[in-house]
Amino acid sequence: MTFQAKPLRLATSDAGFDAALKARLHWSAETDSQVEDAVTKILADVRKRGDAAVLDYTHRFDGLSVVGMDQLELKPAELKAAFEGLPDKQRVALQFAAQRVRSYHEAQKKASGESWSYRDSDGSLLGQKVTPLDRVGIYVPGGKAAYPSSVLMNAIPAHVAGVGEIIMVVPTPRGEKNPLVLAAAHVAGVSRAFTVGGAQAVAALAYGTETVPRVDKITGPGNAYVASAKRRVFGQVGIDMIAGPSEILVLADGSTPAEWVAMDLFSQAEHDELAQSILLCPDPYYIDAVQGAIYRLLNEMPRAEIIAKSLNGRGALIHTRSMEEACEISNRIAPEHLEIASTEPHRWEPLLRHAGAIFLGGFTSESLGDYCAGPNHVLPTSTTARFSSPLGVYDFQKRSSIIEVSEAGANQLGVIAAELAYGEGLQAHARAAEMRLKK
Ligand code: HSO
Ligand code: ZN
Repeated sequence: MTFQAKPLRLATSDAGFDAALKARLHWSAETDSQVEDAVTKILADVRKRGDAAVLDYTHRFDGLSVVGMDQLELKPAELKAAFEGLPDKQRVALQFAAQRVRSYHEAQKKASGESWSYRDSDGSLLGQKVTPLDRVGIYVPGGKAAYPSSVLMNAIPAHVAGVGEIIMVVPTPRGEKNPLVLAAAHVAGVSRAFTVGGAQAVAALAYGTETVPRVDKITGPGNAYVASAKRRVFGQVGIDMIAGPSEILVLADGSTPAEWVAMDLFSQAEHDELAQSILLCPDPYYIDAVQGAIYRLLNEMPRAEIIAKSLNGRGALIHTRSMEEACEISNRIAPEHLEIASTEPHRWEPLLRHAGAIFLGGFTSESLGDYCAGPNHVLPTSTTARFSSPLGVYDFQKRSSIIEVSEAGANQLGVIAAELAYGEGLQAHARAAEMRLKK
């Protein structure tokens, strides 16, 4: 079977460009009421019956029949054995990637994740204390998208932040374990791991059961059931984000080989039929060259069918009037991944404001970022890069304000606070401040 992919061709000079772009970008996480109903039931049941409910659902959905939760726990020795059993090259690659991801997140912690304080002229101390979360849960999908790299990207920042306990959950339908996922858990510093998935795993982490400890925050991607469960337990626990399909936007000046760019567009398209790959370029002949490369390369790909569906359904090749205009449109799209395939990436980068991750220059393929460049690959999708950031050390930390007012400080601030408190009609606030004024 052969496939053809022809992403929608647009030009910013077209009369209907804005509407056509808007239609292409549209994506919504439609919430299926059947999913919602099932999740409501599962959450309530796990909350009430704990381990027994988790065992029932794991039997029903994953075909695993065991008598006790302890049989669903992956012990540290098993994770370690999985790591040691990997082929040499895989083991080295996993360790190398983990080390780079760790170094990046250590730098991130140093730059913005440390406590700070200062003394004002009254001698009062003001500051912010940063503390790691006590315990977090990491959801790892086990179905068609089982990504060991995502284990690293979730667990390493948690570990670097200093989280006390990292609990991983991963479904293993019919008991099939992915050795690379178990090995990644070992390398990344996961404390405990359970072979449970779906809404029942999210419920176990959020509420706790006899065996699964209750966590403070749940991160990691999952299917519609997992996404719905995460949304519902939010408030009881923290969550990272609800991720949509992968996206890549390539901003090209025509200097990078067209095959490279075509393959970069494929690399996100192969994740999902709903993934989105977009090229923005002021040179129409280069766009033709990329389309030519897409025709030539597509049928070499084992995932050609998914790639073709993604490119035909959601892809776009957009001719812009200039690189400046391409940057402006990229900001409107706010993509998850943004490649600047140009000989002058530093000229364009200052113009780019909204993107999960920005890859500069022809040698920086997005795929390097997915595995081993160092930055996190869990990124905001579906235009949420307008207001949110990559998963990071800061997602596993929280801040407390620190306030120590000196006697002189209380004398000055007390007058101000009392004045405002009387204005709000709050006598006790005012008097608490006034009692500390110098007699
Ligand atoms: N590109 C994905 C992450 C990933 N890629 C994992 C390969 N493995 C996030 O959008
Ligand atoms: Zn990827």
